[in-house]
This record gives sequence, C-alpha cells and structure tokens, in this order.
Amino acid sequence: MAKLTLYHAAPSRSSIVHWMLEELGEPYDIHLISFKKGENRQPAYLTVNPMGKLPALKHGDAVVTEAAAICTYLADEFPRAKLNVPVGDPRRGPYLKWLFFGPSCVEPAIAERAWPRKEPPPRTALGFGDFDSVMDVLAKGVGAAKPYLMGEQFTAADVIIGSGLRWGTMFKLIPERPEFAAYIARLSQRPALQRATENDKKLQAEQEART
Ligand SMILES: N[C@@H](CCC(=O)N[C@@H](CS)C(=O)NCC(=O)O)C(=O)O
Repeated sequence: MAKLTLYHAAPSRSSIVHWMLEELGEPYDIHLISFKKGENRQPAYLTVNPMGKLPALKHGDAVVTEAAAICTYLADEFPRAKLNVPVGDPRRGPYLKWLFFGPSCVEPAIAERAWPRKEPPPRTALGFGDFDSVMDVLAKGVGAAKPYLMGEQFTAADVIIGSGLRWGTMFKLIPERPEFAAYIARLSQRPALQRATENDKKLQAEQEART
C-alpha cells in the first residue's frame, strides 16, 4: 500500500488531518515541520507545498494540500472507513456543502471578526456573506445533527466543521451557543479525536525540545 505521510506542526490546522487519519485507521507517518525554525519556508518543504503552509499529505507520489481537500481525498480514497458519502448517494450534496462551508465560510468569517479590516468589503463581495449568517447556518446545521451532520454516519464533514467550531470556541472567537457546545461535546467523545489531541501534546513538546 502507498505510504501516507502527514506534514504536521502540532497544534495547527494540520491537527485537523491528524484527527482524520486517526479516524481512518490506516498506518501513517508524521513529518514534523517547525514554524519557529522556519522549516515551512525552506526549499525542501516548498517543493511539497509552494504555499509554505501546513498541512500537506503525501500518499505515495501524490501530494495533497488544503485541510478540507485532504480530508475529502482520504475519505474517498479509503471508502472502507466509511468517512465519505459516495457519488450517487443523495446525501452527497449536503456532505460536500459542509466540507466547503468550513474553509470558505466558517474560517474566513471567524478571521474577519477576530482581525477586522479598516474598510470591510461589501457583503456580496465576501464569499461568506457575514459573520452572523454563518453562525446561524452553522447552529442550525449542527443543531440538527443526529448525532452527526450526515445522521448516524460520522464523516469527513464532521472533522472539518467540528475542527472549525473547536478552534473558534477554544479561542472564544465564536458566540457561545448550546448547539455548538452539544455538538463539540459529542465529537470530544470520539476516541480518534482524543488520540490525536493527546499525541499532538507529545508532538508539540518534542517539537519545542528540538527548537
Ligand atoms: N488554506 C490552508 C491554510 C493552512 C494554514 O494557514 N496553515 C497555517 C498553520 S495553522 C500555516 O501553515 N502557517 C504558516 C505560515 O503561513 O507561514 C488549509 O486550510 O490547509
């Protein structure tokens, strides 16, 4: 089987993929990249991701970047883990909606609120519209999750939306809503997320000892 390698800085957006890999249950390696040492801007890593950003995933000769794209790729590439909704299933539309809603609405809406621009662009020019609408759609979506966004099946969409909500909540960048708290509490019960979080603490310590 082609080898899976996650380029990772613990904790960061690559922790999203770390959680996804734990859910997947396939063997993988971690290649730590130090932001402090600037390794993400060095030629060796720029050949993997010319953006100098983490995460990146190598699967054999294939390289995938962008956290949500990596989660979508892994879910489709390893269907036996049942983390995807396959082509032809009527739930595929909402599944993809949530996978794209994370990076194109949740993340920019939170960033815009946390670091406001002096002159905000018009609502129509912003792909996410406005912060409150994003929060309302999110609250409705996760409030209806029984127990997950796609119903009984946990999918890559939960990894993406759950990671955004966990990050926003941790740094108090999103409003406290009972729907968010209940969904996050449910996700926190998942052994794969617990393993990835624990392992991230060890990796962070390891990385700090190296710098
Ligand atoms: N759009 C990318 C964003 C990745 C990203 O911004 N990663 C941060 C870590 S949380 C990073 O690599 N920062 C280092 C830098 O920009 O120099 C994704 O979703 O994967």
